[in-house]
Amino acid sequence: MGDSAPGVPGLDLAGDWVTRAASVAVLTGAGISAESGVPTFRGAGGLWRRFRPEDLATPEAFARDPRLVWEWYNWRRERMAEARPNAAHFALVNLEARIARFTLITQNVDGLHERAGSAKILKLHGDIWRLRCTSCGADWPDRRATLPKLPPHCACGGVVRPDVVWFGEPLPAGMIEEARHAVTNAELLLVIGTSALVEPAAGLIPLAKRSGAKVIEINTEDTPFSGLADFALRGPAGEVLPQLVERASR
Ligand code: BJW
Ligand code: ZN
Repeated sequence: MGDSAPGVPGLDLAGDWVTRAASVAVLTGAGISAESGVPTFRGAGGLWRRFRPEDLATPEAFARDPRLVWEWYNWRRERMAEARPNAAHFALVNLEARIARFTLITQNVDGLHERAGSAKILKLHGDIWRLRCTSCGADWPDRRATLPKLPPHCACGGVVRPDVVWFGEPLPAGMIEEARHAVTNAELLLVIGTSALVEPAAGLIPLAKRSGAKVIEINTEDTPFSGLADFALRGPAGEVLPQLVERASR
């Protein structure tokens, strides 16, 4: 155990835990992409400050006004297309290479973990770069920053939606079970940049704790699970996470 790093108390001890862990699960949220320029949902500058989720991120909203919902997704796709993975995304790629059993679970739809080079990712809330037909169920990748004609239509004539998970919708088949399996078997759970307010993703944190994992939270602010975490490292993920992984590499 070394001294705490200046500015981030607990970093050295947390680094020791990462070094010793043979199995690590990571849960990420919008905060990990904030330093890449992708807006978060809640908090200062969050998307929900300007838009009501029930107006935009529900199947009812899409059925009511697919064009309005698509305008919002088009705007977000433009922002995400310009974004680049940041030091936190890359730190997770390094960590994956060194941990025998490693599972990256993300609530993000922005694709920045893949672009950084993470290999195995459980995308709990889908992928903004995939489209799905509401009629025939076909789905396919579409990486254009802006879709020209809104809402897009499928060859079958059906209205096409982003392949993401809205409120009230189930997560992709088998995904939460796989995530629960990973956190139940992990010695360490890193929780990075999520407000931990949305279920069932948030439930992974107390589940890991009950199953005996150490929990390290990295966030600029407190969350409902900060008290449950063994370490709550306060600061931007793009600064804190590379330092943590660097300590674990010594
Ligand atoms: C930084 C930082 C920096 C900033 N560094 N940190 C149990 C109880 C009550 C309600 C429910 C329940 N179970 C289910 C529900 C309902 C609902 C729910 O959870 N509601 C709550 C709001 C109460 N859940 C659902 O409906 C889910 N479905 C479901 O449960 O289905 C059951 C079912 C089964 C069978 C049939 C039918 C149904 C689905 C939830 C889907 C969530 N979808 C969204 C949109 C995705 C698509 C899109 O992107 O457009 O997912 S909502 C939005 O929230 C998005 C996110 O993935 C998700 C979580 O947000 P996240 O990532 O935590 O971001 P923020 O903005 O909240 O937080 C950012 C954090 O970063 C903050 O803490 C900052 O401090 C921090 N930060 N900068 C580090 N630089
Ligand atoms: Zn179709």
